[in-house]
Amino acid sequence: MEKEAFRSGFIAILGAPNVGKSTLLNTLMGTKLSIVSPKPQTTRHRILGIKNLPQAQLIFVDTPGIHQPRTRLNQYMMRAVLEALIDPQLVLYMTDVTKQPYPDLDFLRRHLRDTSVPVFWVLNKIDRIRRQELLPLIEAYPYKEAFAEVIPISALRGENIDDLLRTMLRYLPEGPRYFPEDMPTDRDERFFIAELIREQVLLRTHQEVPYAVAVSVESVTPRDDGSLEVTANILVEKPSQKAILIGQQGRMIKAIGMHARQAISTLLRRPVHLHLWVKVRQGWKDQEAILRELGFHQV
Ligand SMILES: Nc1nc2c(ncn2[C@@H]2O[C@H](COP(=O)(O)OP(=O)(O)OP(=O)(O)O)[C@@H](O)[C@H]2O)c(=O)[nH]1
Ligand SMILES: [Mg+2]
Repeated sequence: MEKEAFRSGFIAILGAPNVGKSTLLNTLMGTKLSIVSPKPQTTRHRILGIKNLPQAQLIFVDTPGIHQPRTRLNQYMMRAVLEALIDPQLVLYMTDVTKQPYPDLDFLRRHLRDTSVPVFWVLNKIDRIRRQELLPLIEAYPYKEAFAEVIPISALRGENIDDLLRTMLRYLPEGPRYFPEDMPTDRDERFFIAELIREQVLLRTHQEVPYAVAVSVESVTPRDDGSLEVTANILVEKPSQKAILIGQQGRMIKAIGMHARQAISTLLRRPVHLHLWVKVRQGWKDQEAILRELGFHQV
C-alpha cells in the first residue's frame, strides 16, 4: 500500500473577543496553553499550539479578538491578528451562537474575500442553545459563501472536536514537520508565568481594572531545594486600580498570588515562591518602551 503523505500547516483561529478561541486551542491541544476568562480581550498575543500526529503536524495560531484598536496596545493586538493571516493553510473563523449580530463581519469580508485559503465557520458554545435553534441561525448568516465548511462545536465540553479535527486534516496540504516534535508552543516559561498571573487578575477584578493590567516577570531563580523563586510586577494605570488590586488588608493580592502560584507550580511541576509588586505606570498602553518590555513589538 502506498505510504500516506505527511500533512502540515498553520491554522489561524480568528473571531470576535470572547467567542472561545483560546478555549478551543486548549481543547485541541489537550493542555492549557492560552489563558481563558469571561472578559473580552483576554488574549493579547499570538500563541502557537503545535499538535503532532503520526501523519501530520497542525500548528494552531490563537489570536486576540478582532476589535477596533484605540491604544497602541490594541494596535499591537490587531497586528497580531493580521500577522496570523499572512500565510495560513487554513482559517477557523469562530463565532458564539449566543451572540448576534456579528461585529467582525466587516473584517471577515475585507480580509478573507480574496483568499484562496479554506475558511471554516466554527460556531462555538452550542451547549448554550437548543439543537433546533442551530439551523435557522446558520441559514440567516449573511456571508455563508465565504466558508468551505460549517462546523458547530462546544470548545468547553469538547463536543464535535473530533469532527473538526478530522475535517481539518482533510484540508491540510502535504508539507514538512515545521517544528520539532518536543516543542508544543513557541512561547517560553516567562510568558506563561506572566499570563497565569494576569489570568488571576482577570478572574478576580471587574469594570476597567482587567483592561488596565499588564504583568512583567522580573526574575525566575532556581533555589537549591529545587523550587523556583519568581518576582513579577503587575502594572496598572492609576493609583485607584492599585488599591483595588491590593485590596483590604492585602486580601486581593494575596488571593491573586496564591492562585497564580498554584497554577505556575502545576505548569512547571515544582514548588514556586511568588513575589508580586503592583506598580502604577500611567498610560503604559501607549508607551513604546513599556510595551516592548512586555513583549509587544513596535507598531
Ligand atoms: N458555554 C460555553 N462557554 C464557552 C465555550 N467556549 C468558551 N467558553 C467561555 O467563553 C469565555 C471566553 O472564552 P475564551 O476562550 O477566553 O475566548 P477568546 O475568544 O479566546 O477571547 P479573547 O481572548 O478575549 O478574544 C470563557 O468564559 C469560556 O469559558 C463553550 O463551548 N461553551
Ligand atoms: Mg483568547
